[in-house]
Amino acid sequence: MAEAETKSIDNASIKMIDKAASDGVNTAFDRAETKKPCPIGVEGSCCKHCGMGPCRVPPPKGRQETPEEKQKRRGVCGATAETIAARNFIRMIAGGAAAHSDHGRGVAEVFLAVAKGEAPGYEIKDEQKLLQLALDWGVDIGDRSNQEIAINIGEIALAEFGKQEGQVLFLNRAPLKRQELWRREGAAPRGIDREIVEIMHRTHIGVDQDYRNLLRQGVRASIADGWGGSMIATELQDIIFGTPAPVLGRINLGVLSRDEVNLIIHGHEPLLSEMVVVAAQDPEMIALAKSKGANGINIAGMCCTANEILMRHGIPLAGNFLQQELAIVTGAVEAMVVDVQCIMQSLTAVAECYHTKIITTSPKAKIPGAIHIQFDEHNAMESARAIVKTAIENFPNRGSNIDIPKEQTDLVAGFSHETINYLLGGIYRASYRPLNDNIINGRIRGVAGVVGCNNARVKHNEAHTTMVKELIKNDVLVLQTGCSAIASAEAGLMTPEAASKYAGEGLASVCEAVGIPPVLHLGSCVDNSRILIAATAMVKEGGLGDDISELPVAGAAPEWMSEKAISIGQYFVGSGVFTVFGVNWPTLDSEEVSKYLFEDFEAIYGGMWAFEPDPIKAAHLMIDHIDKKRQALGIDKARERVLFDMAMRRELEGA
Ligand code: SF4
Ligand code: MSK
Repeated sequence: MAEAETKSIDNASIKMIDKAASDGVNTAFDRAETKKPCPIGVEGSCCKHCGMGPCRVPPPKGRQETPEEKQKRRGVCGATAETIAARNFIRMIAGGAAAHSDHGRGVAEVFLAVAKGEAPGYEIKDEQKLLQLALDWGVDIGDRSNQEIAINIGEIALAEFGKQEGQVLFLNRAPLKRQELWRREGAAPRGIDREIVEIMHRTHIGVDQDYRNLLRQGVRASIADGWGGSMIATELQDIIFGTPAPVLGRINLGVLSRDEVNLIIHGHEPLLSEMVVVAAQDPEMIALAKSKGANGINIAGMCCTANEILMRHGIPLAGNFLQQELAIVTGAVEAMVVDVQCIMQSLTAVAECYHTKIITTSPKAKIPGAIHIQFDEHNAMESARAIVKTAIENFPNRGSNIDIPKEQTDLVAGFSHETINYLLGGIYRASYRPLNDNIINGRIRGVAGVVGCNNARVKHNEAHTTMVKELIKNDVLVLQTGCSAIASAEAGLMTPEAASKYAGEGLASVCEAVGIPPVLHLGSCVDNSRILIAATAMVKEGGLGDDISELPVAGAAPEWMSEKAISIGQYFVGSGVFTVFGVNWPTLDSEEVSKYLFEDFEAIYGGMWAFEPDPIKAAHLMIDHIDKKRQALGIDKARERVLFDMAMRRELEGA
């Protein structure tokens, strides 16, 4: 069994890893010990794209390969290690882009049903955002009703997925220079599904055999994700569920309640979870819970669904990816309802050791051993009530083997692009001007997007929190999403007080003047599109160059594991952002492919990948890149002159 302290930096998780061991429950932490990664597959040199393989083509380790050996190092079909590494890499992008974009498609379908009045319980909550989107997409507003406008928008959004020609509409939100670059490089996606399908075609045996050409298609599909599927998901969710605004929340396993029915909502899509939140507040449901001996109903989130309902409702968040099994190990969870993505199949096996019911809801994602209550947007409240009822009725089955860790931390979440704009500039002059000015004058050195998963191959949450602390100590403002945001929140980095405790003097002075944490929670995995919009807003505000690649910004996913993270990283890079990943890197066995991604990409896209598993070293790669960009902009000297005298503090406070 896992030695708990070596597996996580989080005390609540350490306690539950120990409890799992004494309860005889097998978790991902144990399986990571017994199931070591395949050394050939992990570095990208195994191909199983046809029935003549799998073919393994790793280079010799510990000595220089001769040209003759390299010439012969091929699959049965003749594919080189470069082709195999590039094919594997872009198939990961296809998987990630498909997951985000199918989420976006699901949202678009519900959005259209809402607009047509066919989805009772949902409504248009952010009219301003609806009208803004209508303007962006050239939808006639005139004196048409919101419903008519929304029907047009829903139809256009759905058509984006199957579009065959032209380019994805949201590309026109990017800086003009970036749009031109994408067109010039053949990296402007035509339609979202088309680019994903084309990856599957090109990576079939005997099609595209040039790693550079394969990787270009990878960039195109990833941009279809970030500036297409993910952005559609975020925008339409904001319109029907409300655009997030700062909200106080609580986080970690300690949010589970000893005397209430605990229902955990886990997965990615907020379509059902929004309804579950409403159903759990129904007096009839609360009365039913009381009749079963509970004091009420406690809803808590897990992974990205958690981020969605935290951002909009302040619903407590129980944990991130590697805490999903541990929540059940508390013995206090009546039901865990899941939809799609990042849901461990082992949940049902863990649940068998306690009383927890696992409820699947998507026809796309069923798990043997789970109860299936299918979500139907035309009757969403009925599904939500059935789920809440299942949890309540399970409360009397709770055993005596219960241990809820006391750990829970406060955080402020809800930093949408609109909120950042408003917080920085104020109601009457909402703008990114103060952010740009504070970057130019050097109080803020730059901005980093730190995102992505947990990975059972490395200590839970350690790389996220170490990297983020190092960045803010060096005056880099950090924007976060996904499980990375959850890690920082659990470590107490998402409160305004964290600025004086952890941030450098320049960043702290700005955060204290504005009243924001030094680490901002922007939402779930699809909400990485908010980071693209924020970066574009910085360019458009002026003074920091003409393109995202000129900004003093960087990206990272220090504990990545999912294909979605690779797609996100690739669209950061393809949008001009230097991006560093930790844990392992899936093309290391091909020197050429790795060099192309780590070095040559910069000359093409202005952004490039890096791999560095040490989070402090990775943070300094990001800081060095930020300083390089400051120098190119001619603002490096300003930072050297920053002295925080009283006059500057007064000026900041009056800003
Ligand atoms: Fe081997 Fe080529 Fe088939 Fe891949 S496609 S498994 S390299 S023969
Ligand atoms: S949930 S994709 S583990 S961030 Fe979005 Fe977390 Fe990564 Fe899943």
